[in-house]
Order: sequence, then structure tokens, then C-alpha cells
Amino acid sequence: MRKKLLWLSIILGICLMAGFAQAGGPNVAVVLVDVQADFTTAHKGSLAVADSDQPYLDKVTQATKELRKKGLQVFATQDWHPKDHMSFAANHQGKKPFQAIKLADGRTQVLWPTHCVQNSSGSAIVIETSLIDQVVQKGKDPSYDSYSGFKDDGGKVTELKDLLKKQGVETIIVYGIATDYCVRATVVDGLTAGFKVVVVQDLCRGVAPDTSKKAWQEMEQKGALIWESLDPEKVK
Ligand code: VGL
Ligand code: ZN
Repeated sequence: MRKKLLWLSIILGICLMAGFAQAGGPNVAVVLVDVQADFTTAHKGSLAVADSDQPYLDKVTQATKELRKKGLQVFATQDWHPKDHMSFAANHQGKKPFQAIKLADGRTQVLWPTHCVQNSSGSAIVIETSLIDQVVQKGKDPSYDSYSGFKDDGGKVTELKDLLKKQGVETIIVYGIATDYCVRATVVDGLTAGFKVVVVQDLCRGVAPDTSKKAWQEMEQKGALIWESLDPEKVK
């Protein structure tokens, strides 16, 4: 009798350990970052990042379908700027896109081409919207940029953390655009908020190789798990 109990606990232990190596169950959700027309070459976006062609979008769609099949909820962030947003170079006399400026409070702000203007075609999410359970919009305040899906640079939070916590989510699987800006910031804030974070490398695209490389290092160093590609088998 004792021996049976011992074997049972050993088997249970092995199952638990195998479980820890995976991400899965109802406590796992997808956070899809800014897969929007303006960030993709597929849609001739104003701020299109490299390799964001239709095959990339198809790969994101396929991965998202597989994760939904596993029962995961899909949350999508959407960059959603007013026309007079401070991150647009066009709103700063004599400044050019991709130039960095110093703000009055000493922070650095990269200026961008006008992108993801609220209700414009460029702001549209470009994978089937039926794959998405909830959209979280960000960057709505003209005075602050918001790379993170969780909060803007002024510290104002979005509803993302509460939505995830309310669903009992403990682990988020993150992918999208751009690796070095919105993916990086969302991953870092997700970790700070106490989520276990997995980032899927080949489902992300970055603005520039050097900043993307740094972003991967930072995300890993801060505790994110980097998966080179999505293996649905690793997700229960
Ligand atoms: C993003 C630059 C400006 C992003 C958003 O989605 O990474 N990058 N706004
Ligand atoms: Zn933006």
C-alpha cells in the first residue's frame, strides 16, 4: 500500500514538472501587439517595418488560430492616435520622422511618420477580427506616447491588466509589431504586472535590427521566455 502511494506521488511529481515546462491551460492568453495596416508593408503602411508582408500576416493568423483552438483568449492592442499626437514629426516644426527630440520633462521621444490615426484605414487591425476577443486601444492622449499596451508614458493605465486578471490569466504569449517598441514595452510591463511572459520571435517584426537585438536581450534578461517559433505542443 505504502509503495503504491510512493509510486503515485512520483508519477504525480513528474506530471507536474512536465506541466511547468509548458505554457497552457485556461490561465494562458494571447496578447497580439499592433498588427495594424500602417506598420506593414503588406498594406503599404506609413510606418511599415521590415518583412511585414502578407506571408508574415498569414503566419500570425495561422498561429493565432492554433492558439484559439487550444482555448486561449486573444487580446489585441491597437495604436490609436489623434491627429495632433505628439509622436508625429508633422506636429513639430522642422522635425523629421525617426529623429529623437528631448521633451520638456527631459525624456527622449522618437518622432514618427503620421500613423494609426483613429478611424483611418492605416489604424485597422489586419488579421481577421473574428480571431480577437478584445481590443485594447492605446496612445489616445495627444500629449503622451504609449508603446506599452498596459500604460502610456504619462503613467495612465489601459484596461489590459484588469481584463487579464479578471479572466484569471497568469501567462501571456506575446507577438506582433514592433519588437523594439510596442512588443518590448508590453512585455516589460507584463512582467512588472506579474505575468509570466512568452514572446514568439518569428511572429515579431522590428523597426531596426540594432534596437531589436537590444530588445530581445532586455526582454530575456527581465524574465521573458523567448520562443524562436510557436510550437502549439508546448501550449496545453
Ligand atoms: C509603434 C512606433 C510608434 C509600435 C507604435 O507599434 O511598435 N512604434 N507607435
Ligand atoms: Zn504610435
